[in-house]
Amino acid sequence: MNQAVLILIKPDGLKKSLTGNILTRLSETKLEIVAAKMARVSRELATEHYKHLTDKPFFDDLIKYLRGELHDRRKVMALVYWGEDAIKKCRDLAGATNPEEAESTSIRGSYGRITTSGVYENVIHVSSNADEAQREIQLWFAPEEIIVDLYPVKEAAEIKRQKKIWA
Ligand code: DAT
Ligand code: MG
Repeated sequence: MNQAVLILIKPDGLKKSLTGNILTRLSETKLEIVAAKMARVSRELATEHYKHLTDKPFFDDLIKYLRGELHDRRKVMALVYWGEDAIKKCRDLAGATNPEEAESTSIRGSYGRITTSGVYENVIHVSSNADEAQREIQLWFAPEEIIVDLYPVKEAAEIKRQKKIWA
């Protein structure tokens, strides 16, 4: 079954210059990249992304981590991969949530760490199921940023606003 999955290369992955390595590992899946961008992560976006973890003791650190406050890299790389069994293939390559428990050849096993203050710096986010993937992709991307039609859309009038164009 064809599926879409949201991948984030987190600020530690960017700071450690792992973008190329991670994309190379993900290319083993033969999945198609249908969206990609660098994104600044507002507090609202980070909180909404991790809303299932709001009551965890590590939540505040997790938000700081995703926003790049721990790595002086205020951005993430966001991608949507699409194809057969995309979620399982990407989660298998990513490895376990806890980088110390992740298989050593997985992305998190190779590059992740737990900090002394207990933050799981696991370099990559991968959606955990199809419902979460849809929620997350719709949170991070607008329909026109994705080159295939993944989910239903509707027409909406754009309120006239100032925008930057090339000078
Ligand atoms: P995953 O990212 O594998 O889907 P998750 O959704 O359960 O895992 O958790 C989201 C992130 O929260 C995870 O990538 C790292 C952090 N996290 C999860 N459990 C943690 C814990 N026990 N201590 C510290 N950070 C944790
Ligand atoms: Mg998750």
